[in-house]
Amino acid sequence: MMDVALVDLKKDFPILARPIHGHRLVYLDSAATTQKPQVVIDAEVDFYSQHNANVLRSVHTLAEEATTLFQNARQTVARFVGASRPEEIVFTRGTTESLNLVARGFADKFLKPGDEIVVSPMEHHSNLIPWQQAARRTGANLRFIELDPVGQITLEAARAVIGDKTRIVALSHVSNVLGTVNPIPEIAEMAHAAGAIVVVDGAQSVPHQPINVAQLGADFLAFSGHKMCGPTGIGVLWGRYPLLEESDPVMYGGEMISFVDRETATWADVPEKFEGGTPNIAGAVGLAAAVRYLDDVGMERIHRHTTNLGEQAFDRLHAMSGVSVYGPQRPHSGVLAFNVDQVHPHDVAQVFDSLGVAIRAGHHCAQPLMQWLGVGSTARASFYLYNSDQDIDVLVHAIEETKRYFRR
Ligand code: C6P
Repeated sequence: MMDVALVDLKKDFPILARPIHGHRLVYLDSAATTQKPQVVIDAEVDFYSQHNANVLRSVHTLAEEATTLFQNARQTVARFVGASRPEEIVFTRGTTESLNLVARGFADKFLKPGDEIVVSPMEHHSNLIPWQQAARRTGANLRFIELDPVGQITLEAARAVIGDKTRIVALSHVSNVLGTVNPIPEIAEMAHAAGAIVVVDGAQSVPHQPINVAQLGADFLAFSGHKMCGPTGIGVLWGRYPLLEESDPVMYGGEMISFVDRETATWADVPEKFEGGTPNIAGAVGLAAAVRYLDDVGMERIHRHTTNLGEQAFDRLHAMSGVSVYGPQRPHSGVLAFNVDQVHPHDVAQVFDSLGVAIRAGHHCAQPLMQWLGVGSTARASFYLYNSDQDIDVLVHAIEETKRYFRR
């Protein structure tokens, strides 16, 4: 059943009151970026209007306030994912930067020719290209866990690839196209038994379900603030502290050093050694406000709600003629890729927009997955806490309208 109380949350998001082409905005593009509640917007305004200064540098009042807010944000995020200490949270620009940091800072240092990096064909380019490049730089090989016919990773398929040459297993927790939920804890156990470390792309899971990094079995976890009601330009790399300590910095400059002379430099402690330059302070403060907002609503509730919407939408679209839906029927996250027969996904998205419905169309930065599906692109609807059953009705109506329009 839909959580009726959650639908009231729409009023927390000012943009959702904005009509589009004379229609109520039905925002079904949260996998690309979520809308922001007023409390997050207010937190950024408050930071810039009351506390703005650089962090970790000056000793004046504003600098101390800004530093406290920034470090409190780190603690808030650490609690949210169950990190064992706040220093395990590295602020980055987003999932992409976090994954590149692991590939450069950890993989480049430890991989040797012949070592294996295991990924899957469903990865977002951000969790594929950094590993392709790390493999090139180090002489390691990239291996793929093949998907089952509906786009899932089975443990048998994982077992067929993970072995004694595996050093890194890098997988998305939830696919941004198929809505597949991957069995990370079981795969992590397998990877650890083989002596490998596990890098989890949590871009589509951390916003949607309670996450505890210890239970997940990850060694590194990457996610983005903007996909969880937070600002753009702020994201997180969580890493097990000893692994972060062993990793090299990849961005050199201010505030990431311990001592510098003309020829050499030594590094600051974790996490500062990874945060060279002035960080996105207001972004971190906004992200902390987003985390508090999500916690107030309740991550279990959000998970039930978006899963329910994704699965309902899957069933409704699956039952429609002339519509293909992709990914497993159950379990299915709140992301749903589909195509309307004989209509290009960009045209689908255009008709939807004329009706006030925002979806994404394209390859979703997952071209190897499009090749696996045998399509060039898809349309995609994605749900979050502010969506309702009514929005699924609008989605179905918009598909009917699209079919009618192109039949003419
Ligand atoms: N996916 C989508 O519409 P950034 O852009 O760094 O915040 O996140 C990258 C990323 C990494 N992994 C997964 C699984 C993702 O879904 C994304 C972002 C958006 O699907 C934009 S391409």
